[in-house]
Amino acid sequence: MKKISLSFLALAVFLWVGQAMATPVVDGSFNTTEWAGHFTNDDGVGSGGFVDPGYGGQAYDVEYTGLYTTSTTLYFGLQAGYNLTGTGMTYAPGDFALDLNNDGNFEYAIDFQIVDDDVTYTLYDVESWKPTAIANWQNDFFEVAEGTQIYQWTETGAFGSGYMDDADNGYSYVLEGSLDLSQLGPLGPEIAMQWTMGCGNDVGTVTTSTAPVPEPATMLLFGTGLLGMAVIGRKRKKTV
Ligand SMILES: [Ca+2]
Ligand SMILES: [Ca+2]
Ligand SMILES: [Ca+2]
Ligand SMILES: [Ca+2]
Repeated sequence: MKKISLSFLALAVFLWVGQAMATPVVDGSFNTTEWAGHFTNDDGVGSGGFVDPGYGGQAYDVEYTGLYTTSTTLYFGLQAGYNLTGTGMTYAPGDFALDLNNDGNFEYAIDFQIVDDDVTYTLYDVESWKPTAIANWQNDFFEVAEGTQIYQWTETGAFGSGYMDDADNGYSYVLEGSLDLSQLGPLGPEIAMQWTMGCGNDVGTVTTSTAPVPEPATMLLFGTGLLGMAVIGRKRKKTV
């Protein structure tokens, strides 16, 4: 029994440390396991092609938005039925809108250029936003109108497309990215992200807590300490 409980503890510590270290993988595939606890599921097309707030069907469905921070990095992700390359679409794809303290004021925009599977992201400190085009579905945070470009980086394999995890069995497109937090201003306890396209047919929003995550090394040390205590406890019991 004691052996079993000790190995169970070891396994628990291992899984716990493993989970603390897991971060989304920027590979153009939005896996709900890698984003677990840090994504919004907005996948679904209603009758007449309603995707909320507008109509457009799978081709305009925003499916998943993901947002996750470690102590050094912000991860963001998007899966949509909308063709994120913009090819053949009447309305252009929007920028990722970032709200560093989830107060409804989006301070940063991340624009993207897709070449094959690679994505070049450009970060803007935003002065003003351009809204979406259609009055009925107007959204104030479509893309940067005025702002300062502060950082640009390229991620290999960050774009993907195909028949992915999708409630409507449609074709989907994915963007994933990671941004060094040193490029941004200070984060509040909760941050938010929004994404939409030029017409505003559908909108994806996601929030995530930025509560400081203990360093993996600290967790490992703490876990090892727990194990050590359990071993000592076992030895003591034996000698009594
Ligand atoms: Ca991924
Ligand atoms: Ca949707
Ligand atoms: Ca804000
Ligand atoms: Ca869908």
